[in-house]
Amino acid sequence: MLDTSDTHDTHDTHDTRQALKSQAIETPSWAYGNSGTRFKVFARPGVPRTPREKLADAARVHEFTGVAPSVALHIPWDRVEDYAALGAYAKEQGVRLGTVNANVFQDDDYRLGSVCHPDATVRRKALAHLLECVDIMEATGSRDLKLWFADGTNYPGQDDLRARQDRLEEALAAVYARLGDEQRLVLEYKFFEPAFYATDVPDWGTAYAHCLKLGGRAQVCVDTGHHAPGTNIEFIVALLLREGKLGAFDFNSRFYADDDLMAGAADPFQLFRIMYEVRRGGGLAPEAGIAFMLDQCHNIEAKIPAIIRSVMNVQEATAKALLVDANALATAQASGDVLGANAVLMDAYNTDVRPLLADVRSELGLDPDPLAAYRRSGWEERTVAERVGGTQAGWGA
Ligand code: PSV
Ligand code: MN
Repeated sequence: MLDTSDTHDTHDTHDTRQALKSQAIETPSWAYGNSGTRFKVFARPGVPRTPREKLADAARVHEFTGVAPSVALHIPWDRVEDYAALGAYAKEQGVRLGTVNANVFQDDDYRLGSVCHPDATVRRKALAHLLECVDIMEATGSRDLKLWFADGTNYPGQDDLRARQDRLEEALAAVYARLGDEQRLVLEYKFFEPAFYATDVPDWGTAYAHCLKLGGRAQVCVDTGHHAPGTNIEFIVALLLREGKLGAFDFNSRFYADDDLMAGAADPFQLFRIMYEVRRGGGLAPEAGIAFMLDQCHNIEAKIPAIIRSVMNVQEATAKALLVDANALATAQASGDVLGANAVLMDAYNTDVRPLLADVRSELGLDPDPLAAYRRSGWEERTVAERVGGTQAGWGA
């Protein structure tokens, strides 16, 4: 059990500011490309055409927020000949390569699944891709391999639910065995889509059971958009942290299903509650090793400002979580003061933390208003003018 829980009072301004300054939010390469729904992918002028251009865009997010130093890759969308050179380019731009995301959901072979597919040939192909991703991690210096499986079934009886778990276990064990001592596997769950009847890793419990069997370097990834409506995600976060099995977040927000909207847009209060449990469980400490990532798509809005906005939303939720008066909360809880305890949380949530964050940015030598600074930089106009021709990055690209 991870014992880094934070019950002491950190609403003190110095600690809060330090925590906000050292926060790191990873942005996803795919969020810089075009995306859409199954009805339409809208192209946008200036969108990156190559992994390097995605990194250049991500570097602007870091330049103006100061807290987005790494970029998650998705293979094969970001496949290149020379990953060391890609890493060197990222460094020149002021960012670094982060989590490697595997992709075993886009080939025709995967119609009935990938590592859970009934045909061993397809399973072998999927496993080979996962192992290729571990090789890429060597070249990129990435710590984490993020696995999300679209595997599942659409109809009762279509396949043997239990046998599919056996196949999953076998593949995960093979990947785990290939990891280096400093590398981790983070297993992401999602309750439905694209499978509609049964998903092979549908929930935190399934992910947790597999990770527990694998060992300490297997951790659960909580994608905030991957839960049924009404799910108490902060409870899941508290529990996984308590068990030392919370490895990563994919932040985004949802109104209906896996909407992939900007983090903190649909329900900022939920994001605050999650970040409070992260703080309560010691998850903000670097030694907790939690990867705070965004996983979202920008279908109708400009991508870079939307990502900056998401980063700011996560910062605001974190600042509010840090402002919770832990001593007052503990006292109210211990005395059964239901309304008092709730008021302590709400006081923090209802605090306008924007002036605090503006100050923190100024102390870091940044513009207090990242969105205005980005707009003034002329990056958008420049990329629209320069990125002409070629194929824009987008789903499947
Ligand atoms: C699946 O919905 C997911 O959340 C996984 O993290 C994927 O890797 C990502 O979206 C991008 O498609
Ligand atoms: Mn995700």
